[in-house]
Amino acid sequence: MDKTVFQKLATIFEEKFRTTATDAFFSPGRINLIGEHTDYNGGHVFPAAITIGTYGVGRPRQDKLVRLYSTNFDDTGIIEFDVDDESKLAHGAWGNFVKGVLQAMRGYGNHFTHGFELVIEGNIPNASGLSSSSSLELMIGVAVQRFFDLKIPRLQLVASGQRAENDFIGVNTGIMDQFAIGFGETQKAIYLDTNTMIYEMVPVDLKDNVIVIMNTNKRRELADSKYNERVRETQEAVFDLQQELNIQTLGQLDEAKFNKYAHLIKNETILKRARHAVLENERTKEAVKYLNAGDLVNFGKLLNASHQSLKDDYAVTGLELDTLAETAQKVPGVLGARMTGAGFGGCAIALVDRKQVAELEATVKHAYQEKIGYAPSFYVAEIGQGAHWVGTIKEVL
Ligand code: GAF
Repeated sequence: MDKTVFQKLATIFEEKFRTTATDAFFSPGRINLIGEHTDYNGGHVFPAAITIGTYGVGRPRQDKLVRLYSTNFDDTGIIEFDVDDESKLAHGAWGNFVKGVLQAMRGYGNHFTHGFELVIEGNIPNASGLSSSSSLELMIGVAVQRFFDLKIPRLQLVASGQRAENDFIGVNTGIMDQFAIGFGETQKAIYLDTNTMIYEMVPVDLKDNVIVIMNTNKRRELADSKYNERVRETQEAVFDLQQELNIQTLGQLDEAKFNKYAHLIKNETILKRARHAVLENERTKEAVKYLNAGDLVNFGKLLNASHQSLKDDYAVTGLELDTLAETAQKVPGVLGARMTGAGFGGCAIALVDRKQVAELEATVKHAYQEKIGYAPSFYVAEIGQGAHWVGTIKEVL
């Protein structure tokens, strides 16, 4: 954990709020290894928290004001509101994620007797699909827990983040991102069944390989409306299948059963969306078995198949992500590559022999620049701890 960031934020806190911060927090971003667009379909996901994320320093206030400052949004200045104020800030304002979490926590019966001040800084590239928004949501969750001395179960903090997205922001996301960020552990990925919410922490032993995150650096335009469209399309598929099947989600079907009843889905597009959701769930279950068995070659093949399905059947990749993943897949030493997260821009990941990282980056950069016209960025992913209170400022600095 980078102490210099806390040092810097503590200084900014004093400048902005004319008092000293008492506590330090960290909340990570996430990658998803496989299991994409399966979480709102009752399927399995396999994400992990990463070591980049959101840093925060803060203190409780005596009155009911919440005052927030982010170095990532200098131009917004200090955001200020009453802790119980449920009105929305302007569309797109980052403070809405905070208000959304507070509203959701109130919905779970928590009472806020006073406000707080927080200065944050994130090193997750904006709109990169590494879930900077869930990182912020869980940062608020752990900070509020500390400031109000609340004993909130982790799952409730996670669900509060999801409810902020669904009810306050208006994107009908599943639970994966907040779950990964809430429950993440160093060197472990989370195998979560979103139908039962049963999960297992899986050690990630990549042997001589690393995961490289490749960022399209593309602005994710229309991503929210396209995301909600996919949610609706898969719900429509369930509705069609319910003519003969007693199911609530596509995650309840295996490949054979899906094939048997697929004729009930008459619309070609809806059929493709459903096929992705069902087969991606199957791939995820298989991928976890391969990883547990140390078979990274077959694990990598499933990453490639996942990307292909997200491209052909789910239509959430686009030229930028396809160029990254498909170029990477051909580089010697790469075992697999796929988009990660919601898609429509954002990031892809590649599982690659650590000796081949430089070659991967050079080859992908060259091809991407030729085709897209600007450069992608690369980061080696490290799997880290979930959102947490780091300590008092005195302990941390
Ligand atoms: C986004 C959502 F927030 C997740 O819930 C998940 O659906 C993901 O897209 C796609 O797998 O990150």
